[in-house]
Amino acid sequence: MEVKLLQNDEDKIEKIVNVLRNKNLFLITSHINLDGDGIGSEIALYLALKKLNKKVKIINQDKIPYIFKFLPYSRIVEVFNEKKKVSNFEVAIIVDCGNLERIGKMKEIVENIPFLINIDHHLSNFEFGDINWINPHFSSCGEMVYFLCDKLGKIDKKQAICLYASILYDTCCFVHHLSLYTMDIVKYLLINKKIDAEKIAQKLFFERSIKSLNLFKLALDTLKFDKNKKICFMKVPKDFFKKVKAKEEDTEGFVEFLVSIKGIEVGVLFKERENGVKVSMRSKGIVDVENIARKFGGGGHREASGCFFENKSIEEVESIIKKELKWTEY
Ligand SMILES: [Mn+2]
Repeated sequence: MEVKLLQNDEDKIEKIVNVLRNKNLFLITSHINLDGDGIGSEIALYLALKKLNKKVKIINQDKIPYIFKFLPYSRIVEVFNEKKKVSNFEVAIIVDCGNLERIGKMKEIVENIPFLINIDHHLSNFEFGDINWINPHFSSCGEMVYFLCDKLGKIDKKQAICLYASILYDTCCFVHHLSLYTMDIVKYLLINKKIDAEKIAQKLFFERSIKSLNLFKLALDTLKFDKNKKICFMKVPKDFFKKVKAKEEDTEGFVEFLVSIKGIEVGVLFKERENGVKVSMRSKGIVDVENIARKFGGGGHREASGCFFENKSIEEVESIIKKELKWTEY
């Protein structure tokens, strides 16, 4: 596909391609609570490197959530193991992470790798790599990895599925944050690679476990609105998870539901973990939720972002976030 990228992107791709061609032992990783963009980008890159006969491993702190298991090669993706600390990687490629804390325990492995490549599209990025290819204009890392794979060789159907899944996931079905390139890439993947777009959308967005539904039923009872009915809050405390034997992956889609309510501008979901509370926020665009997440060490995009509060209760976190959103009461 013929697309003109900005010079800076071209330069970064060239630098990365050089390293990928010249080194042999690669680790690919992404953030904790893996998402569709992270995992799709990882596998597409893995396949590109495999075609160059490189030794590659994908290892993440967390397991792949069940909704991404349909992706080709998802079985080769490994989970961090304290006892099996793999070494001797020459290069680590980190996708979809604004800072190195985002990879969680994988930091223990990555810290010993001499060369880091940081590929990301988040607004705030700490440029922790030896090469940092950061451009928040891309819809997803999948889009960036598409250009990278395209430079490395011919994109095959398996890669196409992963890349399409990345883009579809991060744009929330082509709703948010499309780039100038998104539709050209999508057209190319659909027509030239003949991927099954319906199946991918089904798996990512329209198929949920019974556990997830049961959890949602409980969470619905916690629904609260601000006085102007512009902001909507939902809570998933630890005992809900326990009650229906669900995991955090079963909350996929909850926060999107909040902003699907007519008149709601911002949706906030509080998920209680063992060691604190994860906040996920979605905005229809007027409120910049990235700004709020960043204040508390998180990040993301204007319309979708998150942050984590260690050792705090849901109630404490709720009041902190409500204070942050106070000014939006118009
Ligand atoms: Mn992303």
